[in-house]
Amino acid sequence: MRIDIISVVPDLLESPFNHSIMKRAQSRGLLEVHVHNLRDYTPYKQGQVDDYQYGGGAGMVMMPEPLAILIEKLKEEREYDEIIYMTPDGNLFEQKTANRLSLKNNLMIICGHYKGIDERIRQHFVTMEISIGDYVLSGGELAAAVVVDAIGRLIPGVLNDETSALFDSYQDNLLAPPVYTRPADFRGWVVPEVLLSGDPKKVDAWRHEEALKRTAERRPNLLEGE
Ligand code: 6GU
Repeated sequence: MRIDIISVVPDLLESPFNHSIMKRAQSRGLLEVHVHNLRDYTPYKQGQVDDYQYGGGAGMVMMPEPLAILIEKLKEEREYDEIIYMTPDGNLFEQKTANRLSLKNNLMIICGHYKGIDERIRQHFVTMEISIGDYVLSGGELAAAVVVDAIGRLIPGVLNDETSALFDSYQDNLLAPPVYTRPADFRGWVVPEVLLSGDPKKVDAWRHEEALKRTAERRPNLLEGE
């Protein structure tokens, strides 16, 4: 999979993909992330990419021209499955969205800043709008990093234990059960005995029970299939 990210603060996206699982995905040739600095594509002076909004009001808007130039350049080079705009008024990003996007070949992600991007870019280029939650971030970059991470780890061959993504929280609408490692007795705080029983059936049943309990307590909406 190839992901092209358009940003006015590309430095924010330097580190997130260069560690751990995202690093492995790239070194295995399963994921390519390219970050583009929008200022390199503006036809205006001094790297200008934003301007006052028509109708007045506080806050700048990202101009359509630099975005159109870069989007069209990228579209000439390859066909994109989705052109995603990161915005707090987008559709809520969920595991099922990540699952679906992990099967694509080419994604473009536009990070918004200031008051957002000119509406005409949304109408004529963007195919999908994503928010990562009901709170406002100062730009789309951190949200884009979240989305790329959630998608990237699902690409076949990225995770070492191919089954492990299946047991993640949310894959089955359940939160994950508690986990423990050595020592079995830490300061008198002991690991539940069933986990030391060596009986995989009992362990599975316990984990499922705990997952249900945790979900009912913290996220009962998930159990109602919401
Ligand atoms: Cl995608 N962008 C911004 N700026 N804020 C957000 C968001 C995105 N998702 C939640 N809050």
